[in-house]
Amino acid sequence: MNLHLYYAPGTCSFVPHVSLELIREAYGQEFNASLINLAKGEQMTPEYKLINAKGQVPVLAVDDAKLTQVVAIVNFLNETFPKANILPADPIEKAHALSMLAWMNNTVHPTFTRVFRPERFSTPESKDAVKSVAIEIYKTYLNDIEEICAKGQPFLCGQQLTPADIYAIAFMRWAGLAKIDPNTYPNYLKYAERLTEIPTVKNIMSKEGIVLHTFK
Ligand SMILES: N[C@@H](CCC(=O)N[C@@H](CS)C(=O)NCC(=O)O)C(=O)O
Repeated sequence: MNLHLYYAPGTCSFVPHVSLELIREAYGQEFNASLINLAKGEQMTPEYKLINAKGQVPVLAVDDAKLTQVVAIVNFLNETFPKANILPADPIEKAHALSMLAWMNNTVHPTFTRVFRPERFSTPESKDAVKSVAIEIYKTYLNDIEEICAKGQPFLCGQQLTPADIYAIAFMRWAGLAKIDPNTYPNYLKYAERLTEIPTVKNIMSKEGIVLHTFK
């Protein structure tokens, strides 16, 4: 099987990128990865639009099929490579993990998109307001994650690393870029620091050239 990920460093494509690395470790199944430079607008080029008409990463090309959306990609990888333990095997635990991942993808992430690209959701006059309201809402979601981390379980969904944990690293990085002080969320910060020490996670962070601490 030929697997090829289209990704941009530190974005949501970090989630399937780590899943692919888990698969490589568990199965020896290699994957290729192409960096799409979002700042340069490479996602909007006619060439990339042939890969994903929506102009977004991630895309996972599986032989001739092009898969999009983090939740669908992760689910595909989990079903195809069960021994990589991307999602829990128990159906209820798996549903909880997918539920957490879906909330991150359909609620937390789009809120941050309004912080990062407010012009897409506003008139020139309302741009600053859209951004500052989104920052406040985003902080409430960081708080939700902080509360889960305060329970002291090893991972967000319990005993097993799941894609939601990887998304949580991305959210903490994005928070710092938006000048939200990570020390406001001490349990979340400690948990995220611990996650970045997991060799698989560390490998992909280094490959993407990203660090957890972005707050200045
Ligand atoms: N729900 C989508 C979100 C994809 C998304 O928002 N990707 C961002 C990076 S995190 C992107 O490609 N942005 C480029 C742009 O909007 O121009 C998914 O799960 O794939």
